[in-house]
Formats: sequence, C-alpha cells, structure tokens
Amino acid sequence: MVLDDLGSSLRGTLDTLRGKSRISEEDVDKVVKEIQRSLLQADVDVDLVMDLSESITERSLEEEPPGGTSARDHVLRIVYEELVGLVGDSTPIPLEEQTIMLAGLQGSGKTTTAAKMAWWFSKKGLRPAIVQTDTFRPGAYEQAAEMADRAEVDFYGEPDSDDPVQIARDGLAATADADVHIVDTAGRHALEDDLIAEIEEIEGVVEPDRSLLVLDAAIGQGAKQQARQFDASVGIDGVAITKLDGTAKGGGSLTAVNETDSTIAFLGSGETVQDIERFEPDSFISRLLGMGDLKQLTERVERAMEETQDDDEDWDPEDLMKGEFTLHDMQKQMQAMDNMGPLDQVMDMIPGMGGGLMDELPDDAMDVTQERMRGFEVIMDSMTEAEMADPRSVGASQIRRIARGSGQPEDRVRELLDQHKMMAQTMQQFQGMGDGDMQRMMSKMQQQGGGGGGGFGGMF
Ligand SMILES: Nc1nc2c(ncn2[C@@H]2O[C@H](COP(=O)(O)OP(=O)(O)OP(=O)(O)O)[C@@H](O)[C@H]2O)c(=O)[nH]1
Ligand SMILES: [Mg+2]
Repeated sequence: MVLDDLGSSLRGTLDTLRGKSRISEEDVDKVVKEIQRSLLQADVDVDLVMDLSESITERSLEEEPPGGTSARDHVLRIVYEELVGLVGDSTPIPLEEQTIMLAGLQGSGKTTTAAKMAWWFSKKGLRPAIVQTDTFRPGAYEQAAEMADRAEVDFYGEPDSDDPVQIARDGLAATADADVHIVDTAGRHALEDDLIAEIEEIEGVVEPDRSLLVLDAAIGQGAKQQARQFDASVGIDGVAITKLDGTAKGGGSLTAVNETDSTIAFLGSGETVQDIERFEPDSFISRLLGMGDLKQLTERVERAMEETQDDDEDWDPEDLMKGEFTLHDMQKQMQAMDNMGPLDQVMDMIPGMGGGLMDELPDDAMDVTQERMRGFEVIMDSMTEAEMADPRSVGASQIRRIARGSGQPEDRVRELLDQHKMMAQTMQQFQGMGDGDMQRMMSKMQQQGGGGGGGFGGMF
C-alpha cells in the first residue's frame, strides 16, 4: 500500500538510534535520507520531499527533546508531526443533510466510492441516496444500482436516458426523503471539454454542498493536474483516494492534495462497500510509521464485541476479565475477530504489528490463519458442553472422537487446545491489571515490535 516501505525502512533506521540520548547530525542525515528515498519512491513530489527533509533536519537538531525522551522518540515525533502536516487536515464532512457530487476521470472509482460513502453515512444514522447521472458508460446504471443495493441505500437512475442534467434534477426530487444525496457523474479518459461542460451543468442543477474529486492511488504526479482542472471548473472541496489496497504508490495523490490546497475526505481500500474509512491524518501516519492505530482498533474491537454480544445475550466480554477463560470465551473471541473484518487490516492497526511485520509474512499466511480459524470453529462445534467449559479434561480418546466428528486432523485439535492454553495464560496476566499496568504492557509491546505472546497475535 501507499508508502508501505516507509514504515519498515524508517523503523530500521530509527532503531539504530535506540539507546542514544543525544542525536548527531550524522544520525539525522541517515534518517532524512531514508525518508527521502521512501517518499520519492512513493511518487511524492520532489519539492515537497526537500521541504520536508529540511524541516525534519532543522527541528531534530535544534529542538530540545522534552526531558527523558530518547533521541529515537524525539526524531520519531518530529517525523510524525511533519508527515501529518504534509498530508494535511481531513475534509470536514458534517453529519447532517447535504448533497455531495463526485467527479473524476474514468475508472477512478466514483461509482464504487458513491456506494461506499452511502454505506458510511447510513452507519452514522443518516439516510443516504445515490443519484446516478452517468449516461456515458454502458452498464453504468446497472453497476450503480447493484452497488446501492449492496449498501442497502436508496438509489435513482434512468437506464434509458441520455440527459445527465435531467436525471440529476429528477433524481434529487425522487429521493427527497433522503438526508444525504450522493450524485455520481460520468468519467472520461481525459479531462475533455465536454466532460467539463457536462459536470458544470450538473453542478448548476445539483448545487452540491461539497464536491469531491475521486482519485485512483495509482495516478502519481498526474493527480496534481487533475485536481487543478476539476477545481477550476466545479471547485473541489476534498478528495477521495481509491484503490489503496493495490500496489499503487499513492504518494502522488496524497500530495497533489497538499499542492492544490485541497484536503482528503475518504480513503478507499477494496471493492466492497465497507472498504472505506474517513481520512484521519494522525491515525493514517501512525499506521504508516508502524506506530499502530489504537484509536481505530479500539473502536473496531468495541463494535465487534457489541455485535458478538448481540448474537449471544448470555455472553459478556467483561467476563473475560474475571474467572476462568474457557473454550466458549475463545469461540466468542474468534467470532468477534470475524466481526472485526479482515485479519490483516486489523493486524495493521496493532502497535508493532503494522506494516513491516505483516510484510514479512508469506502472502498466504493470512489465508492459512483464516483457514485455521475455520478449522477451530468446526472442531468446537464437535465438542461437548463439558469439554468446552473445561478443555483441560480433554484427553487422547476425546481428541480422536472430536477429530473424527469434525473431519479435522487430530493435530489441529491439539493445536486448538494449545492455543487455548496460551490465551488462557495471557488472560490471567491481564486479569487484575490496573490501567497503568496495561499502558506499560502496551508500550512494552510497542518497543519490542511484536504482539505480546498470547491472544491471536500469538497465532503466527
Ligand atoms: N481494489 C480496489 N478496486 C476498486 C476500488 N475502488 C474501485 N475499484 C474498482 O475499480 C473499477 C472502477 O471503479 P468504478 O467505481 O466503476 O469507477 P468509476 O470512476 O465510476 O468509473 P467510470 O464510471 O467508468 O468513470 C471497478 O472494477 C471497481 O471495483 C478500491 O478501493 N480498491
Ligand atoms: Mg462510474
């Protein structure tokens, strides 16, 4: 993903500062070179990279690190702040009634982003509607209708019309009950005059509260030009960057935004309607630098726990913090993990588990893990109530029976029992910990650059 390389290479360089309390010019030089290399490779504009290098060097050498801060943390904080400054603020998206128009070149991801945003707004409790004005691309109506269906939101389009402006007018009237109107527009290969004329006309009818430019992360330096032209014609209030899950470098799109005085509103990282997040500069950069994104992770865990709890009213995550950790608890944890979304995305948010570490795993490691989890699930289905509550009682003959019943190898059953034992031990350590202990443990995990032992982090 975008600037992926930066986190791991920079961590390596910063690690050479470990243990030092003062930082030399040579040290700073090394760090800055590493940053320059990554940013340029990621297609970030040269002038911007030079500006950034200069500030990082200056600040690292001149600013006095707050008492007790190591040289490494001092530089890391400066790099973090400068990078947050580089990507800029997030486009404000108030949670209220509004009309948003999407613009962008052909294939940039407008229609997908319209559905994703609609899904996002609906999760925030607003009622969104998508108005599809694309009469240019064959199948545009069907594609948008299907995506709206998947996002479970209102939709308006006219498959046989060739007048986008009329569709926009009719669409807004037909979806008047919705709180948020998202108007999707047609794309073209390049910014041709007729596209500009068309979108200006649609804008005149729609009178959007904000217009967002949809940019493919692969666009590179071309992003700057596009952002300027769209801004000149309809006025761009913010950018949605798509396809960040791909191999694209993304630096061009990220920084085009900086140069056109625009800001980023959303990030798209997949083809399903859920693959969207609000752009939050600090959590974005934290993740980039492998510092993890505790805020997002906590929110996701909480949501997943709630969903899991909704499925089973007898189970309360708080129980994990007291008493015996049974296989039932482990099963619930696995369901919660499932509710949290793809494992690799979750891992990316855990301090020390992000970026670099995941890259070092073979590509199919994640699939294997998901497969193991599936295996564990069917094994647990084959266990008796008593065995679930007291897994220590499970002996060789039960293992044979469970393996046969679940169609899983006996080794997999033993693996499950081992995994449970490890998690139970970790849970015991967590139990009776105060907040301070918890924080100390988190920061220890961060320093070690690994997931502390048990939990699902220990599954690798
Ligand atoms: N992997 C990935 N694919 C995406 C993402 N966003 C869009 N796509 C894919 O990119 C292709 C083009 O997306 P669309 O949403 O149709 O793009 P568009 O801008 O509406 O295209 P036109 O209407 O033809 O201008 C589709 O195959 C999408 O599934 C993303 O974030 N990640
Ligand atoms: Mg489209």
